[in-house]
Amino acid sequence: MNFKEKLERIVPKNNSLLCVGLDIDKDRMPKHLFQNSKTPYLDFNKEIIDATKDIVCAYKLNMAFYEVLGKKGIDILEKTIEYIPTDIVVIIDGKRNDIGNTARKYAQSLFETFNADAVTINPYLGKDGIVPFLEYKNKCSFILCRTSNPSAIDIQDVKISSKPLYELVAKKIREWNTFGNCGAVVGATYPAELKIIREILGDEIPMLIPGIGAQGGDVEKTIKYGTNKNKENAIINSSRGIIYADTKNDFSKASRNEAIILKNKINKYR
Ligand code: OMP
Repeated sequence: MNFKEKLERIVPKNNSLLCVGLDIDKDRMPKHLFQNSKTPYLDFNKEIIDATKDIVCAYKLNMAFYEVLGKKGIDILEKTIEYIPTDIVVIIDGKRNDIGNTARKYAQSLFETFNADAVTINPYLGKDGIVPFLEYKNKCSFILCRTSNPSAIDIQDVKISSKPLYELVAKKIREWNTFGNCGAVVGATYPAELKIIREILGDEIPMLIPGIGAQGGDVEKTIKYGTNKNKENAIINSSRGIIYADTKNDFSKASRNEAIILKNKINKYR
């Protein structure tokens, strides 16, 4: 099933735009897992998935949290992806890109080796770095447009012909969307920019919107400005705010509760 069909089925099935970010971090994870299990990271992810799979539309795995563990991390990434129910969207967040020849290998790695439905990529190298990802027509490539961090302004607000760079990137995303498989990453922490970018993108291009929860993004404005006219086509990510809701034995119960609260809050504004 292609990315678009998968998203269009899972959103009504789970009545959810919520994406849970599986950003595994030993410093934040329950200590008992490391005392009692030989596979603490995988056990953690499996418990979180079991506790939230009826509440989410997607899971996002940020490569940094897996790569830092070396070859063991790659194994955990693969096994976690295998464990995610096939009707839920899998996003691998690596913010990759390079010259075309290398980008082709990144695209093959993320979409074929690791079987992602969607990825995050960087637009800085321009079209020939983007095209190898877009050749995977049944997948989705979320292109960084306006990131959620405070220093996003350093480069993304620089004016090009009197318009901020993120507007130019949004226009490029529209232009590059000839196969209908581009998306945009826009941080929930910048609602005014989110509104402008949704206006440029139109209704068809999906947005991946991180920055809710630990980074303090506003849910109401995110839904108002980030969704399309049907109040859909936005995937709202929270990682730490959900998966580290508690560190006790029943941590996954706390994650489930947080996920339900956030899902309901999102739906209240749809
Ligand atoms: P929390 O702040 O813990 O919810 O995590 C946010 C996740 O989204 C992390 O994996 C970030 O790397 C990622 N992210 C952002 O926080 N801001 C962005 O602008 C883009 C991303 C992303 O591409 O997912």
